[in-house]
Amino acid sequence: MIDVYSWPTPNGHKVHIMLEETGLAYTVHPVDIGAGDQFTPAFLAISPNNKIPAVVDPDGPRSADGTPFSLFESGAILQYLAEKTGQFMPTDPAGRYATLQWLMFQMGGVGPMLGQTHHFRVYAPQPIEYAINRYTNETRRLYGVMDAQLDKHRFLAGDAYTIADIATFPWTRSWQNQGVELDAFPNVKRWHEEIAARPAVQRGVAVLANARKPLMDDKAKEMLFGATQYTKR
Ligand SMILES: N[C@@H](CCC(=O)N[C@@H](CS)C(=O)NCC(=O)O)C(=O)O
Repeated sequence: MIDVYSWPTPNGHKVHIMLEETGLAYTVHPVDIGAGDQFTPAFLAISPNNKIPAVVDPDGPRSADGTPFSLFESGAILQYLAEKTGQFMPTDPAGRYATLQWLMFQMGGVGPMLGQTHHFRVYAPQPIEYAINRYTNETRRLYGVMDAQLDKHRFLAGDAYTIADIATFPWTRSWQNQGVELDAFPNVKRWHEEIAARPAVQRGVAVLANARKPLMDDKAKEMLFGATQYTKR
């Protein structure tokens, strides 16, 4: 049984969707990032970057000292679960590297940039025009890159649904808050609708959905964007 430490955000949903798609047994432990649960010593022991998601797999590889296997960083978790189950990662070298390439594109580009877009459009205490324009333009550019790829292929890494799609889909769910018009990216829209219709995806995005609160209250803002975030640990 895999233990998942998570919250219903795009990075959390990636892992929830992957677990539902693979059929692995798992238990979810909510880490309320608006309440500061990510700073507890127990969570930091498995996720020293104070971010969800993290997993512990008692059946995973053991280190020499016998510590149970844990992982943070959603891209590494998706790769681990793909390799553990032999699912959603092609086994031929070209397909495998295409998948890793688009997974890294999500981890290094789509996630961080769309996260900043959301921050400056929704959470920033005052509107900063330069930041809103910079991140919204970059977000639209990234949607354009995906649209061109999806014009040629059914899925991001080719004709098969992979962890690259699982990583990217949750970020495109909140296109309205990113200043994006999905109709302007018809291939992304077609891809998004196909993935959203998958039963496992629908179960994955429902995980912890009732626990989610808007991260707009003063305590949540302090935890995520204030001094607590920058305290040396
Ligand atoms: N690169 C990390 C990013 C994880 C991340 O940003 N998680 C956010 C929620 S989506 C978080 O836990 N934030 C809490 C905090 O920053 O204190 C991953 O993909 O796992």
